Amino acid sequence: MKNDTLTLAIQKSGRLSEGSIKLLSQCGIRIQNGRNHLKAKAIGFPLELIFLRDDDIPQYVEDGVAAAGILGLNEVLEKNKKVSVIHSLGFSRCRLSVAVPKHIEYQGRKSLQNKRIATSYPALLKQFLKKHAISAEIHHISGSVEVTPGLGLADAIFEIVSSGGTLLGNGLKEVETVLESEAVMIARPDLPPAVESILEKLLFRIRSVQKASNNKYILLNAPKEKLDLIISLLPGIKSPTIMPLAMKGWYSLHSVVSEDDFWQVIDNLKEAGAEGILVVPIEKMIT
Ligand code: PRT
Ligand code: ZN
Repeated sequence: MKNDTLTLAIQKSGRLSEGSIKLLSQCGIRIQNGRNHLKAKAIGFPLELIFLRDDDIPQYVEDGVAAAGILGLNEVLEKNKKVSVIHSLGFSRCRLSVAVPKHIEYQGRKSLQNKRIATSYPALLKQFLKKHAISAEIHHISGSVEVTPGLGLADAIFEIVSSGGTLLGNGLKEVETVLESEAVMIARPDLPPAVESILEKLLFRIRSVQKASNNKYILLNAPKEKLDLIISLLPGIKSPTIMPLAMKGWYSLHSVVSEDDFWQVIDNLKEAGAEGILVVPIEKMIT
């Protein structure tokens, strides 16, 4: 492992690739040569990318070929290598669930007793069955798990669900959600200090990008007599910026509102007498 560069493993092609590259680009990191190569150097940041199948990333990170990696939490837990999950990245969200044919009357986990369950996540399924003292047959299949009940090869499946469309299309219904997953950053636990510090810089940029996308910048006008009430409704980072307008007795207020309670705050502001409300996206948020 080089000391002056962070080697980051990301998925070569698949559901995580675009999100990983987009996140790096939002962090101001561009890639020199394309994904057709095994490796690529970043421009303007001491980073080297290795493009791999997501299944291989935990092993490469454990072995130190890469210092860190981006992949789904589901895959990290399935592979169970000596790596640490250091940050949740908020994309490629999905869940790992148990599903059964929709005509089955599911009566809780006991319905899985002595059944055949097909999965591409045998280790996580084994853990789930053990935790709930269920004895069942695990069929390890690497793809198209959803077709197995229809073919009579399994009674239930344990698989990734996102929109639920694939389950529906195969006459299945989701009966247990076992794990909520999203893309995460993993790293070797014992990185050399120089590499650790590059990783920290990258995480700082990632957090700034995430904070920005969870917040909106809001500008509004208010008459002097409504200022106190309106200020009390604006959460802001510290306190809102207040500037007098050319029109006497009127002020412009600027603040930051979280995406979560955004509409509620807007409704309250309108009711309190705010006018000319403008909402703009924030590109980066350094706090
Ligand atoms: O080639 P490589 O091994 O690198 O890729 P892969 O084929 O193993 O993985 P890929 O690219 O399919 O998925 C990578 C990761 O994306 C997974 O490990 C999850 O963390 C995440 N992810 C998010 C998903 C989905 N959404 C998803 N919908 N992974 C798989 N699916 C599949 C799922 O297996 C099922 O067949 O999509 C189907 C269900 O989707 P819905 O929308 O119909 O419910
Ligand atoms: Zn894979």
